[in-house]
Amino acid sequence: MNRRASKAAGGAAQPAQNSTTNATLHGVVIAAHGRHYLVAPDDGGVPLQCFPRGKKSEVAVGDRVDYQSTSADQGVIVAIGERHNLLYRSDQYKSKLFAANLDQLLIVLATEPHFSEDLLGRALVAAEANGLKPIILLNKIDLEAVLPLARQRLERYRELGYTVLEVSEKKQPEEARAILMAHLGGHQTILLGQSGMGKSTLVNLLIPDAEAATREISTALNSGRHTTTFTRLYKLPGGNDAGALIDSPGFQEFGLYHLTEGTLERAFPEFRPLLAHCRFYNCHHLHEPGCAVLEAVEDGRIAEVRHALYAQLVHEISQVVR
Ligand SMILES: Nc1nc2c(ncn2[C@@H]2O[C@H](COP(=O)(O)OP(=O)(O)OP(=O)(O)O)[C@@H](O)[C@H]2O)c(=O)[nH]1
Ligand SMILES: [Mg+2]
Ligand SMILES: [Zn+2]
Repeated sequence: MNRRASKAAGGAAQPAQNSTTNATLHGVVIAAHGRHYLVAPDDGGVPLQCFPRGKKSEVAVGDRVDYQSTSADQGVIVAIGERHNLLYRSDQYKSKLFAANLDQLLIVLATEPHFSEDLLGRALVAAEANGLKPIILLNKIDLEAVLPLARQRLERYRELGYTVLEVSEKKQPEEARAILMAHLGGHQTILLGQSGMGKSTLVNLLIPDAEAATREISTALNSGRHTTTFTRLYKLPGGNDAGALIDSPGFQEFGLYHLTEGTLERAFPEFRPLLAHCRFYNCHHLHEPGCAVLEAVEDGRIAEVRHALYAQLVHEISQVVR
């Protein structure tokens, strides 16, 4: 607007202040708290607290945005870039958007405390259904007494074709960093894990100054609440293409409630080759005669716990208040 106005007036006299306040900048949303968003500029500069333009616009951590600064410490988001995908944290009643543009899910498990196989199964389904590549990480392999059991519990998932990495973040940090960077470098990865598995240790291992960055976010968003309650994005070192880690504290389940039965059956890789062989084209794989999935459960090609999880999820999506 000012540019056109100054051009009409002959060009050269545009006040310097307008050129700084109205320049459109590009960045990525690295934290969100209510309608406050922290945007990290692509040029590596200091993150700026921004508000979306318009009352209802929703922005997610990981969104690429165009923004303009409105004062020294505030800005406005003027456009959201095209999203590759969008994740929701959902329960029976509502789903809330929380992260965008991800491509991998890192499921952090440990030899100790005992991890929940139910949560692991749900995380894998959610990843499959949302088009994310799941990676299973077994941490704390230095705890030798409990390692064999943890490995044995993960064998099923290796057989299904999932990537299972093993590290000791604490006792062999250099090896752990190398293994993790080989899989996380260049990707947008969201972390998921029960308490005590080693998510924070992992972030601190891979992100220089993660703790300082967290304090900065807390100050910038000025929430007065403990920072571990909001989703945040950490850029991996090495520039804008190095990838990022997204940590969403307390995040254990997502996107399962708005799935359809059709999406659900295909989220079990061991079901997929059988789906065309059920007697009924609309088979639910629960009680139907001539069901190829049930036959495979019967003769042990499909594990009972996996089918039980499927049946449980079919039940849960049927309970959703739409
Ligand atoms: N023995 C052993 N302990 C580890 C290892 N990695 C992390 N720990 C310890 O496990 C405990 C939990 O690690 P955190 O990184 O805080 O776990 P978290 O997943 O962030 O847990 P929440 O923040 O509660 O969700 C800490 O006491 C760590 O020091 C490891 O490789 N070996
Ligand atoms: Mg933690
Ligand atoms: Zn069937």
